[in-house]
Amino acid sequence: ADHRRLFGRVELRLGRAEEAVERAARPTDERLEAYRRGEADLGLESLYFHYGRYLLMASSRPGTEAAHLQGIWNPHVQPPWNCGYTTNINTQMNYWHAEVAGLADCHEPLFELIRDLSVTGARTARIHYGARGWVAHHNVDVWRQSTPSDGEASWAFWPMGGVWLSRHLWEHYEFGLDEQFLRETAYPLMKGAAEFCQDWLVPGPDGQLVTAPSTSPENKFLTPDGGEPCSVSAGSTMDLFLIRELLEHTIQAAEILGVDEAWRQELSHMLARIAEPQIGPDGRLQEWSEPFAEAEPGHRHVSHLVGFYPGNAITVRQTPELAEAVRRTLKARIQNGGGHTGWSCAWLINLYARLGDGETAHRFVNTLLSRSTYPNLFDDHPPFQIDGNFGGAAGIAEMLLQSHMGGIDLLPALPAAWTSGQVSGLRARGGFTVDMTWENGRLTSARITSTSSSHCTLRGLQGLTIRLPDGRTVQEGERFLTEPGATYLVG
Ligand code: FUC
Repeated sequence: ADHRRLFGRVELRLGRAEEAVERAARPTDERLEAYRRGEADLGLESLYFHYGRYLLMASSRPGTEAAHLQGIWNPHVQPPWNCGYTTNINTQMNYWHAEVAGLADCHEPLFELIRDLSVTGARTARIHYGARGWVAHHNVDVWRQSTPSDGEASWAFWPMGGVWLSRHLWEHYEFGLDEQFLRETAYPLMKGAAEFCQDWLVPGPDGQLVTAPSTSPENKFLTPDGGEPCSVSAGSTMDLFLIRELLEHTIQAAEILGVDEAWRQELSHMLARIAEPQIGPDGRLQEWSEPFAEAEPGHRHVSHLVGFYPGNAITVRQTPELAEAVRRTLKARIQNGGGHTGWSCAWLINLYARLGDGETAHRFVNTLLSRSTYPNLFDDHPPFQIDGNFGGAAGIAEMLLQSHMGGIDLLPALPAAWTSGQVSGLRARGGFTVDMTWENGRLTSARITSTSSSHCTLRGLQGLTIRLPDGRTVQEGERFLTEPGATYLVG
């Protein structure tokens, strides 16, 4: 009953029902082998999504530790990367599907971890940086290590862990609109992370605010003079995106809560001075503040694309030029071997879904399953690392539903292979739950259920219209007010 309460919230069927039933009769490892040999199996792809939900339900519940690198399935005494929380992509990816895939309660352990880090991280901010607020670096553990780990600057020096983790607090609010959570949990933690940023940002040569020293997690460029691999510069693009978003979200939260008016103004003035991410001479989004030559053009992290997914500073609709730079960046990374770890491939699914490129997103679903998945469907980094399962589930959801561009986009990246299907229970920002059916690649029906009195704008209706409870119809892109508990039918 406990399991079904969570698992039953979302249904997903890709392809025809009878085919899914017939395939489900075969052992999973044999299905995976056949899939690897090129046999289509839409049921296996939807099973992978369900598995990603199942694994989070089993490894991250209110009162438990957050899901670490192996979820809870670490078989080693000395596990890879210490079975820790690596906060420069892995821990965040573990929770990318929590809100959209109806498991917001499974997000709770991450909020507890963030709350603990705001304590240990306040000491680190003070001792290491003489800064207010709290800070965390890229390796966190059950004792809430918040200091830099040992080793090279390229991974050890990364004071953005708390900034990126704080994004999850805001996402939880955006999906569920729980103002008490915002007031009591999210805002105080976001405020502390923002205060650290206020003290960490410094004026660069042109007076714009940057972070210094700064790295783009684990990646290196070649020094302009000697062509030496180097990781430390000023104002990496990821830093700028993460800090901008945190300050924007913190300002919005303070406005909603009606607090800290003067401090809000301070943040706004600071925000206006933060350096902007650059498009390089080759049309790609620069990973660093300068168009440095890359030491590893196919690096597994695509940290500078964090503003495109999971962030929304760049979107195909609102900033098409930057979105084109994202597309070019991805093309070059992949051509040079990028996406080669499980989690790195999963990130690509989400990024291509955001580009509206369902075919390429589906290609990487296929790659994740056929190249980076063990017979028991655990993700293969290598070795086993669970974030690919979670990032892959998030990517499949992102191909079906998006809500990061100020409205709800239905089937924004539906691949030709997913000709027909049905999904129910996915969630959209603004407190909405979305059910959809589609046939021959076209939406055939949708039900949008509102849990609050928020406005809704729907896109991707493919000529269908929305019927309001009072009988009026609303068109694609037209904003309408919703009532808590009301359902809006598209047909
Ligand atoms: C980061 C990644 C590695 C691995 C580790 C747990 O360092 O770059 O690929 O996933 O975290």
